[in-house]
Amino acid sequence: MRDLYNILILTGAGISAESGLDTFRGPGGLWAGHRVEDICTPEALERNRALVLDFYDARRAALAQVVPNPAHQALARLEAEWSGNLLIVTQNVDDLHERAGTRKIIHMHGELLSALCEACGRRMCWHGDMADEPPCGTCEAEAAIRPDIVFFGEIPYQMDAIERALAKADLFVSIGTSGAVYPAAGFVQTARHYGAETLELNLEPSAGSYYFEQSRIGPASRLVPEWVDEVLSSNRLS
Ligand code: BV8
Repeated sequence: MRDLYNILILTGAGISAESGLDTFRGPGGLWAGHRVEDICTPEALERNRALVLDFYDARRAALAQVVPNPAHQALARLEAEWSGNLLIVTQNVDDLHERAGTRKIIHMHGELLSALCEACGRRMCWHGDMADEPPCGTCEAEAAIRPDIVFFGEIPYQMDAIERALAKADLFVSIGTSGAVYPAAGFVQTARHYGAETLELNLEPSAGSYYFEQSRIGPASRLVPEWVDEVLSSNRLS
């Protein structure tokens, strides 16, 4: 077992499932109601703007009804108590990590509580609805505000910072993700390539389980606090 200093954690919809937020591919998952390409692509926004804005307004409203769970809280505790480097890269667009106290986080697929003006490129905090098409508060462009979300076919955010973190990770941990969407699904192989240990915490084996040295199967609300206790009580900090 090598010494640990740099820990990189990738999270997906599964870490927020026990807070009451739908996952994507579970039974009745988010996409069950819609075809991905009908709502989560630039073409869909072009073709049926109202449907896409309604979809994200509904998710933003649902987010206001839920709270972080023990998995989010345990990771916030790890950030506070781990004297090495810790970075969370999340595919989730919810703010439950931050509400649990996490500060070192990259939302590689965007955030529900952020809006982007397609006319002037400004980003702004957003809590209400978008479907009533308010003009941009900066450039006053009409019908230019869109969810600050990375749609399929668009480039994920902060990929340079993510690749730098992958290259120096001593331990790569994946929590609550099916490993179905790239480039996130390829991170485990990149981390291994640079010599990191790899651990998966998931309710069921994921599409990428094969690449992990260790996979623990169970609910995040149990697995994550257990693992955090282990790391903080281990004297593996280099
Ligand atoms: C890009 C925002 C170029 C919207 C999202 C290579 C091969 C094949 C295809 C591609 C490829 N490269 C690119 C593609 C195309 C595409 C892609 O991957 N398509 C897939 C469908 C095959 N990728 C892209 O278009 C990406 N862009 O590649 O640009 C590029 C790349 C690199 C550098 C430069 C340029 C952009 C993709 C982003 C799309 N936007 N989200 C929104 O959220 O509404 S993706 C969205 O779906 C999520 O963000 C997340 O990423 C994904 C959902 O996956 P999960 O989070 O894993 O959720 P899921 O429901 O699938 O699984 C939940 C898991 O949790 C399950 O395993 C379950 O067992 C577990 N679980 C459930 N409950 C619990 C639990 N675990 C523990 N405890 C529990 N209680």
